[in-house]
Amino acid sequence: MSGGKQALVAFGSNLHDRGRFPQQVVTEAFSAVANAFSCKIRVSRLFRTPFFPARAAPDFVNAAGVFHLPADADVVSILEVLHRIEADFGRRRVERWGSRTLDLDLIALGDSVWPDSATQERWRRLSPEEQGRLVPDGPILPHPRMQDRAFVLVPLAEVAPDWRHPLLGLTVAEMLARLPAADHDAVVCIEG
Ligand code: PH2
Ligand code: MG
Ligand code: MG
Repeated sequence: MSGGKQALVAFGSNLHDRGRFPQQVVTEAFSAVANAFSCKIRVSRLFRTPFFPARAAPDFVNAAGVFHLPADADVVSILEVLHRIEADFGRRRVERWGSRTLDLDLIALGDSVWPDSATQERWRRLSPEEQGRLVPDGPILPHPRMQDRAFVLVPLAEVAPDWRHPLLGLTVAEMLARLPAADHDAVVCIEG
C-alpha cells in the first residue's frame, strides 16, 4: 500500500483463557487485531513451539500477522492497542518471559528503527545473561531478538518472507535460514 507502513506482529499463547485453548485464543486475536486497526490482516498458520527459555512450562502456540497502517501510525499508540487486546484476552502482566494467555509483540513497523539505531543495536547485541536480566523501558524496533527466534521467524516467513531488517540488511527468509536446523525443526505446524 503506497505511503503506508507494514506492521509485523507476533502472536503467542500458552495458557487457557476462560476455557478457550491457546489455538482458539490466537485465532480470535487475529480478528481482534484486524477490528482494532480497522484493517485486513494476513496471517500465518499456527505453530506449536517449545517454551523459551527451555523449562517445564506448556508449549506455546505461535503465529504471525501482517497488516498495513497509515504512514502516520506511531509506535506508542500501536502498542497501546495491542496491550488493550492482550488485557481483553485475560493477560495479566506478572512475570517476564512467563506463561500468558495472549502475547502480541510488535516485531517491526515498515523499516522504522526505534528509538534510534544505536539503541536498537545495543539491545540486539546483549549477551544471553543480559537478555534475561535487562528490560528496556520503552519499545525497540525492530524487535531486538527477532533474528534469534524460530518461533517468530517461521510464522513470519509465511506472511512477510521478503521484509528486510533495516539494520541487518537480511530478509525474514534469510534470518530464518541462518538459524540452526534444530531450532527450525522444533517449530511444528498444527494445522493444514
Ligand atoms: N514468548 C515468551 C516467552 N517464551 N516461548 C515460545 N516458544 N514462544 C513465545 O512466544 C514465547 C516464549 C514471552 O513473550
Ligand atoms: Mg513475546
Ligand atoms: Mg510481549
